Amino acid sequence: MTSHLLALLLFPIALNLPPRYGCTEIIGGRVVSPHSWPYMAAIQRENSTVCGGALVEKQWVLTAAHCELNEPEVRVVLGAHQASIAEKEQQIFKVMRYVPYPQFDRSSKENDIMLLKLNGVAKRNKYVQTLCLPDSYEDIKPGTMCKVAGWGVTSSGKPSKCLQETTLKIVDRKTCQSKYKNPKITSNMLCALGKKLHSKRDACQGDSGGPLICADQYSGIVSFGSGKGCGRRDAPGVYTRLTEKYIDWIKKTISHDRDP
Ligand code: 4AZ
Repeated sequence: MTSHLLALLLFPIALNLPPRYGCTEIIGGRVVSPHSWPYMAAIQRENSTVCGGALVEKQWVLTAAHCELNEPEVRVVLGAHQASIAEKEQQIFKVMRYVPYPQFDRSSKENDIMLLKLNGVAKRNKYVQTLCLPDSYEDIKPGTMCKVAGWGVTSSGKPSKCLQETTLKIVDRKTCQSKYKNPKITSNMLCALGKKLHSKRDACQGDSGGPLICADQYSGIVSFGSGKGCGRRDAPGVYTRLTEKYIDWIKKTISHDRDP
C-alpha cells in the first residue's frame, strides 16, 4: 500500500514532469520558474505581447520609448507567467500616460527609455513587486554576466507563451560598434551577447522594453538588435543603459506626477 503510494508520488518525477504547463523552450532561453521575475510587465495589444517592461513604482512601468503605442486597447499585465491567458496572480492595467524620454530619437535610437503611468496602483505581493533602480551610476564592465527575460520570439520564430530568460555577457562598446554600421553605440547603451560561443542567445522581437539585470542590479532596457535577425554571433543585442541622467529623470517624473 505505502509502496504504491510512493510509486504514485514518484511517477511524475520519473517522467520529468511537470511540463511547465504546456510550454517548451527570447532565443536560446529557458522558461523561467513561474513568478521568479515578479517585477516583469507584459505590454499587450489584442492579447499579444508587443513589449516587456519592469514595475519601478506602484503605478509606473519602465520600458523602451520605441514601445510607445498610443492606442486605447493597450494593456499592461503584471504578475504573469503566461501573459496572454488569464491567471489568478495577474493584475491588469491600462496606460494612463506615456512619458517617453524627451530626447528619444527614433533614428539614432538614443534615449530609448519611457515611463508608463498605469491607470491604477499595483498591489505588491508574492507575484508583483517593484524592481529597484540601480544604486550605482557606474558603467557595467565588459564580461559582466547579465540576464534578460521576455515573452518575445524564440528560436521557433514564434513568441513564447511563458516568460523566458537567458544569460548574456556584456561586450565592450568598441567591439559592439564594429558590428554595427549604424547607429552610433553611445555610453548610454550597453551591448550584450550570449555567453557561450556556440549557443545563440539574445532578446528578440517582443522583448523590447524588458529589463537587463547585471550582477543583481537593474542595468538596462532591451532596445534593438541587428536588422538581420536575432541571436547572430556577430551582432550583440543593444540595451539602453540606466545612466545617471535617466535615473534622475525617472525619479523626477514619478515624484512630479503623483495623483492628488
Ligand atoms: C525587438 O524588436 C528586438 N536581438 C529586441 C531586441 C533585439 C532584436 C529585436 C536584439 O523587440
